Amino acid sequence: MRERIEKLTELVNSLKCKTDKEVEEMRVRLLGKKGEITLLFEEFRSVAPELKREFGQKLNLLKKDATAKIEELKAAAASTVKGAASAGDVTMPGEPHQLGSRHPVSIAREQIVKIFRKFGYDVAEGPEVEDDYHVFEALNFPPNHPARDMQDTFFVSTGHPNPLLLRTHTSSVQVRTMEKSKLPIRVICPGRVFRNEAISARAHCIFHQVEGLYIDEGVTFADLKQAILLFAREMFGPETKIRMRPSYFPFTEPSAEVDVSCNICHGEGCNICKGTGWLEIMGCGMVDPNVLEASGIDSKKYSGFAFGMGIERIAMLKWQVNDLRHYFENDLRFLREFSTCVDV
Ligand code: 2U9
Repeated sequence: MRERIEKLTELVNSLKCKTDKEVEEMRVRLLGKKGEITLLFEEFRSVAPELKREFGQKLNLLKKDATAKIEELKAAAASTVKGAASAGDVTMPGEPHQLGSRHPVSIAREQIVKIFRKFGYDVAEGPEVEDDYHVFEALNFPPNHPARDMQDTFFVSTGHPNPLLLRTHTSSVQVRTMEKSKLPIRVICPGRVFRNEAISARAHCIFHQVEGLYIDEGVTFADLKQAILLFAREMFGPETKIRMRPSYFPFTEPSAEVDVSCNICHGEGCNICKGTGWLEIMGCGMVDPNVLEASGIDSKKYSGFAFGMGIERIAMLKWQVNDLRHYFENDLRFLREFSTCVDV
């Protein structure tokens, strides 16, 4: 009996089974009703009393090891089967990745930047989390202006004189440019801005702007008008006309809204321009002397113009996008409509 126990112990220690079926067969062979270990237990009854202690211990240990080994092999075989099933047929061709395409807001931004680079403008970027000074104070916003209210601006920190906030326009980048650059300055600032607005077809709490600033000796409103006319012709076609309507911004004086002639109906009147023949594209004006002085520029010697436009709106007008929310949905069918618009 000693010999048979030893042989079976060796067998149990070196057991290897790949499939569920093999494990079950081995279980029956060792531990089944007529299994080799089960039979040894039957024979144990007739073992001489002086050997009972030794054989009893060895047999119990063998049964315990065999049971544990069978359980272990059963679990291993089950996980191999599960793994193979979840991998599916690995010889099948893969699912192709859906390729996206350039986003219309990116295309419009690149076109705007390209046009102003051609006019000699540098491009500047700055932080999206800004301080109150660079977004409002340096830009001549009065202390009680509604933009300084929680209703309109996302504040990151409050309770001190220069709180942090998400910039509501990229004008803060121009302020930083004025603080550190030599004159003359000719710069455009594209970037993301944040306003506390309810999301709808015409408004979103996140959008993109390009703002521009030109400061030198003797810059006039006529220069502003010419720069915007040239931009509009490059962006919307050589026949495009512009008109300016008086407006108000804290940072420019005088200020104006700019319209371009509708490139759908060419002034006849259509749904897009609501029958007026004109589409509003941007705001602009002569930089307020207070703004120049706040950044250490002598307003008696220097003057400048500035303008700002929403990129989503420019793209909407150029490609007749009728709902701002399309821009944020990443629907490939929408994105692919712009795959042919990639260059000016
Ligand atoms: C400095 C001085 C002046 C930037 C300007 C506008 C007019 C303007 C709006 C257009 C649509 C913002 O995206 S929008 O809601 N912008 O109308 N922005 S002038 O004026 C500046 C900027 C910086 C130092």
